Parts: sequence; C-alpha cells; structure tokens
Amino acid sequence: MTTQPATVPATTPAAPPAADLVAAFRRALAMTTTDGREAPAARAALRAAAEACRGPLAERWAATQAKDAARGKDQRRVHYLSMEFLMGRAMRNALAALQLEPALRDELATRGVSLADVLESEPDAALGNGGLGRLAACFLDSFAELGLPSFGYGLRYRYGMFAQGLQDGAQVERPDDWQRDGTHWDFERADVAFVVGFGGHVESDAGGTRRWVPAERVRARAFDFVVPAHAHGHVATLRQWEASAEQPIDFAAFCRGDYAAAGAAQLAADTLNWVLYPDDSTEAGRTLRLKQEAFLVSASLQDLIARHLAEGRPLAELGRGNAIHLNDTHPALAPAELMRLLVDEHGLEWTEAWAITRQAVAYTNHTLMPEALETWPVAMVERLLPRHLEIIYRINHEFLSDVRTKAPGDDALVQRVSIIDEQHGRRVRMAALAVVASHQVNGVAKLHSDLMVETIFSDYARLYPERFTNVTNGVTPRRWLQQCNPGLSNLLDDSIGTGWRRDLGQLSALRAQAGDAALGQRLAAVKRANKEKLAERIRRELGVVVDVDSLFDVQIKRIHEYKRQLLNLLHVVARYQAMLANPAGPEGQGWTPRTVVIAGKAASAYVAAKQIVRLATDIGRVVNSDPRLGGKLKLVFLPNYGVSLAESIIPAADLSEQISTAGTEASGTGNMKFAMNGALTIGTWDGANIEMAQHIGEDDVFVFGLRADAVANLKAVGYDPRWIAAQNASLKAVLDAIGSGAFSPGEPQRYRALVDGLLNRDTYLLLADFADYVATQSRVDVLYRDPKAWNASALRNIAGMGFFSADRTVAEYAAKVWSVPGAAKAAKTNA
Ligand code: 26Q
Repeated sequence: MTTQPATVPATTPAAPPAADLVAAFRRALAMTTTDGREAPAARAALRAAAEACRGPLAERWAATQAKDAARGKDQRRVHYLSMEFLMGRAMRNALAALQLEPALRDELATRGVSLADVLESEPDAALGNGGLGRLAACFLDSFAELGLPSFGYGLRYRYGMFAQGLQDGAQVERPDDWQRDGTHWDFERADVAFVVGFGGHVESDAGGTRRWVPAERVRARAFDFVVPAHAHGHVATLRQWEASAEQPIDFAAFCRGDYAAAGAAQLAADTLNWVLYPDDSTEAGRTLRLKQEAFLVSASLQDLIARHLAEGRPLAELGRGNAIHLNDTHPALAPAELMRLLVDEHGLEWTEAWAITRQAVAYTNHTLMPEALETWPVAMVERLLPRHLEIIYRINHEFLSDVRTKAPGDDALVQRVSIIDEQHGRRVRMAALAVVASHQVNGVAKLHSDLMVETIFSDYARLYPERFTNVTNGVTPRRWLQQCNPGLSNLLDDSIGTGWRRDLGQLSALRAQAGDAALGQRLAAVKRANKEKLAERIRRELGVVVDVDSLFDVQIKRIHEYKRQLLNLLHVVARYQAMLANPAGPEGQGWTPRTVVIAGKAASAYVAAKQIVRLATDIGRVVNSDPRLGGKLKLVFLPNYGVSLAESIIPAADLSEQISTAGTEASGTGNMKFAMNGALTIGTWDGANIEMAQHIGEDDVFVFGLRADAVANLKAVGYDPRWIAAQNASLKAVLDAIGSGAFSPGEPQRYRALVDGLLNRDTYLLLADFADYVATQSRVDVLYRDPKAWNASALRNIAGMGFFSADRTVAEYAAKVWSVPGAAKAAKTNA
C-alpha cells in the first residue's frame, strides 16, 4: 500500500540557499552573544539557528495559507482540537525540511561548536501527558506532508508535563520550565485575538433570543507553531492560545495602592495557561481544567468561523467547509459552543445550526476504562458556562426524544444514554455529548474499536451503528525513523531506495531480503552503534555500566498499573533468583545477558504508579551491584522520560515490552516506533499489537498471555490470584522477596501493600499472565543467541511496519471521517 499525499504534488520546494541561512545565523548570533570572539554556548547557537530558520518557515506558512484559501468552496479544512500536543524538539525537523543541516553543521564547526550539542540543548515542548498528545503531534507532521488544509488547536502552557527526578529512588516532580530561554518556534499573531467568557448569567432579549452575559472576560491570543513538510513547501500550523485579561490592570485599584486587586484579573487569566493537567486531576484543579477546556474550544471555534466568513463563504456552508475533530472528550464542549455561536451570535435557527454542527464534528475515543471517562458536575458547568448548560440540556432533550421513538418505553435505556448522569449527583457525560454531536466516532485500533461498541458505547452503537468506525493509529516516520535513527535510514536507502520516507509502505520490499545474512549483519552493526550511545548515556546519568552486547529489553511509557511495568519487574526478579540458583543457565546453555531499561512518569497523585517507579530503582540497585551475576543482568530506570529521551532509547532497543492486560491499551504507539527501528516485540494480544503481528507475521512477534475475551471470562467466573501464586513456586518466591523487603532492606514493609494488592485483587491479572510471560522471555533468550535468526526477524519486523505510518492514518481520517475532497479517491487508489 502506498500513502501518497491526497492533495499536494510531490514537488521539492526551492530550499532557501544555505548561504542565506548562514548569513541569518551570523546576524542572529551577533545579537545574542556578548563576545563575538568566543565560541557561543550551545543555547545561544540554538537560538540563532532557530532565528535563521524562522524567515523561510514564515514564508512557507504564508504561501500555504494563500494556497488553502484559494481552493475556494470545494475546500474542507480540518480543525484538530486537542488539550495536548507533545511536540518534543523542533530544530532537527526544521533543518531536515529546509535542507539546511550540512550548512549549519559546517558553520558551527568553524566556531568550535558541534551540531549535536546544539540539538541536545533544545528543551522539549512537552505539552502533553502521553500517547494522545504525541499522536496529535505526529498528525501535525502528516498534515504537513499530506498538504492537508488544517489547523491544530491547543493551549500554550507555560509549564508542560512536570520534569521527573529521582530522590533516593523515588519520583519527585519539578516544574517543566520549557520556555525559560524564550520560545524559538512560534509566531505571535497580533491580529488574531478573541474574547472568551466565564460565569455570569443568561438573559432573553425582546425577540426571545437567549444571550449570555459573562462575569469574566478573557482574551485569547494566537501563537502559531509551524510544522514543515519535507517533500514540498507545505506547512502545518499548531495554533496555541494564550490567555490574558481583557483589562490587564485595574487602574483604580493600582492608584489606591492595592496591587493585588489591580493584578487579580491578569492572574486569573494567567492560570488558564499555567500548567498542563496530568490525567489524574485532583478535585481542586477540576474547575481550572474545565475552564481550560472551554477556553480552547471557544477561541478555536471563533477563529474557525472568522476564517470561514473572511473567505467569503456563507454560514450555511460552515459544516461542509470545516471538519472539527475532538481528540478525546477534552474539547467536547465544542458542539455546545458552536451551537451558541451559530444561534446566539449569528442568528441561525437551532435546526440548521445543529445540522451544521453534526456535519462538522467527529470524535476519537482513546480509552475504554470507565473511570477515565470525563464527567463534570452540572453545578460546576452551570456556574462557569450557564448558556452552554442550557444548550446541552436542549441537545439532550432532542436526542432523548429520538431515543424514545427508536425504543419506546425503554426508560432504562434513556437513563443509560442520557448526556446527564442522574445517578452520581447530576453530571454532564462528555463522552455522551461527543457521541451525540458527532457524525463519526472512532477508536484507535481494531480491537479497541470493537470493544468500544461492545462495552462503553454499546447502547449508542445499537441506536446509531453507522456512526462508529475504526482508524488505527500510526506514527510519523520522519521523526521516528529518519531523524532518530540515521544509521538505519541510510541502510534502508541502500537496500530499498529512498521512497520509504514519504511512502512507508515501501518498507515491505525489505521482506524479500530478510534472509540476507550480510544485510542482517549491517542491521546489527547499526543497532550496536545505537546501543553504544545509549550505554554511554546510562553510564553518564546513572553511573551504571551495561554490556552493549546484552539484549536491550525496553519498556518506556507512562507508568500505569494496566500497562504492567510491575509484571516486567516480576520477571526481572524471577530471572535474578533463577540466575543465582542456577548459574549455568537453562539446560546448561548459560544466561543470555540482558539490560532491562524502564522509563516513564507516574502521575503525581497516582500512589501505586509511584511505588512501581521506586520498586524499579530499588531492584536495580540490588541487581546491578550483585557480583554473582557477572554483569549478565542489569536493570536501569532512566528518569524524566519524554519525546527526546524516547528518540535516543528506541533506536537502541532489541526488545520492546508491550505487555498491557489484553483489552486495556487502546492502541499504543510506542510499539510501532520500536518495531520500525528493528526491535522485536514481546506483547499481549492487545491494542495495535494485534494488527502489528498481522502485518509482520505472527511468527516474528513474541505473543503471550490471556486474550481480551479470556480476561473478561476469568473476571466473570471469579479470579483467584492467591491460588495462582500458590501453584507457582517461582512466582511465590518473587512475591515473597519483594513483599518482605529483599529490595528495600532499610524499610522491609515498603512493598507489602503492593504485593498484598496483587495477591488479593490483581486487577490487571499480572499473576495470571506471569508463567506465560516468563516462558516467552525464555524463547526471546534463545532467539537472541542466534544472531542470524534474530536479525532476519528484525528485518521482517521493519518490513511489516509500512501500514503504521501516521500518513496512512491521517489519509484514512481525511477520507472516511473528515470527507476531505479528493481524499477518498486518493486513499482508494493507494490502498
Ligand atoms: C482527563 C480529565 C481531566 C484531566 C486529564 C484527563 C486525561 C488526560 C490525558 C485523560 C486521558 C489522557 C490521555 C490518554 C492517552 O494518552 N491515551 C492513549 O492514547 C494513545 C493514542 O491513541 C493510545 O495509543 C494509548 O493506548 C492510550 O492510552
């Protein structure tokens, strides 16, 4: 399958002459450094280099907007609303897109600075928690590459995801001051600003029109983060809103000398942009979170309508000309706000406005966990957004009368599907609002989409089956292969040509060469070089020396019980004990040396997740210093996981751990990044692991554990973890060791509750899957000892990953969810 862009011809833009860049770089450097004779610090060089890229990026942005506007009435723009965009660094991507890397490298060299150091000095824009935020960032990259008329919309958080440190092995959180040196990549649009209201009351005017009179008014100012394509001059835009008070200071209060009162409105506005909320928000933060969501939605939709009208198109065509996509329910106030703008502000009839809204809105669900589905107390919505609540009530009223027509007399159904939950103290169910307002609702991998309509959305799916669909996730091959793994990229160019960079489906050509031992050895050499770099980083950051020839076994992702980092740790302890008990190894074959790498952040309020982090560091301390192992087992926890750490770990991984309880991981996207970089996967039959196994070939994936239906059955008949532990001597020894303080001698009870939780409940069935997991890890060991077979399998893994490009994912959304003209045909001819 190929994934050529739907709308943009594959032309290479005239790259700006390198000499221009160098001149601009020198000018910018002269303005930022105090002493022109000394080698600039990496950060000063970074700023100057970014400054030099801004001109060409701005030109591309203007050309893209002009081209999109000129498409006229057949055009459909996509508006991707997300509370999170986990962009990471931008410099390397900009240099690649503008083809300026060699010139900058040379210029820096003359000043005694290495490009690598400059790139490393860039802070991550970590404006997201995890997969959902990174997916949004990958989509922007594909929007650019596909030339899709689009805007990403988000908030310009002052502090992103917290920085994670370790103190005595436990996680500590520090603010992530990613803007401390200023921001390099965004363009303030002084002419783009809207007022967003909160609180107040609703009145009726003489004609009966409802009008909201907010008590608080905040200005939303636009900052555009520009994401360039590589193969042509198109750019994508991430428009991030920053709040400021309409009246930044209360002058009367200032003159009275009451400075706190004078600045109160600005402070209230500032808090809107203050921090990105983690996924387990505390009660205290919830009001602010709801305000953030409303702020994003209102500013973005006002911007959308203004652009539509400025292009001379009538409001009646708003739904035809614009797709509004909800990245999970976080922006699910959008349909209510759009109705308010269309009916109250622009005078449309309710029915017409609703038709427009339904035509525009679509929603992606990213989780099946019922406890993770967002709801807001009606009282809170009424206080902050009184008019929106009225609108939600009316949407619900009309929806429920449709339900009553379809299922007369089924009051229980009406209660279950209502947008207002009356059972838990009256709350607005954001997922219900999103489903009711959307023309398409999708999950992010086949299994997830199937389970979505069988479980959380089963009632809605029976009422409106045509609304539900699947679009399997993908990742951008530019960042996750080309840029993070230049060694492998060159090898691919040599063996299958360079076309894979825009059309990842071409990776399949590698399959025919998978048996080529020489190619396998070249792949292994690339991997080894990447492992050396990672080993050096581990030594530098943690002081732990790891064997570059050992199997690098990696699990990096948010720390969550369902992702089962703890199962990974149980295996490490089991292996440790087995190595001590039997130094000769299984069947006298010796132990395959392993380096287990774990990284990930635990939400600050998530006690169990933080315990897992601490246990990982505790086990690592004991194992890494035990001389009896001869260095054949190491466990390292790398702190402060984020996009750039992932870019350095993934290319160095031999084995990718994707071990969630089947049915819990909606998709996963890290799994894709690893396989693309030639790691083999050990994983459950969950999320996108399943489709990966189907594309790669099941023989080349280490699948283990209960499947989703078996998990559900086991829970239904009654699961007894204690019985499992009693049957398995090795498992029992592992739990005894952890629970009795073998890894926390200073505090023997530290993990008692964690172990008791496993024995008493084991919500995520770690014990049920333990034996199969350990046995499967032994098969991994055996294959690793046969480099020829391992390399061939790694090549087949890469060959199977063409489908998992975000370019394919976005093309699929464009065709079947966003109805972008031409996209369906392009997707079909390219399928
Ligand atoms: C909710 C309410 C209040 C505050 C925060 C939140 C919140 C924030 C973030 C809820 C959920 C999230 C993040 C979810 C997420 O990242 N999901 C992941 O999405 C990926 C992309 O589709 C999937 O690959 C992962 O399987 C899924 O876990």
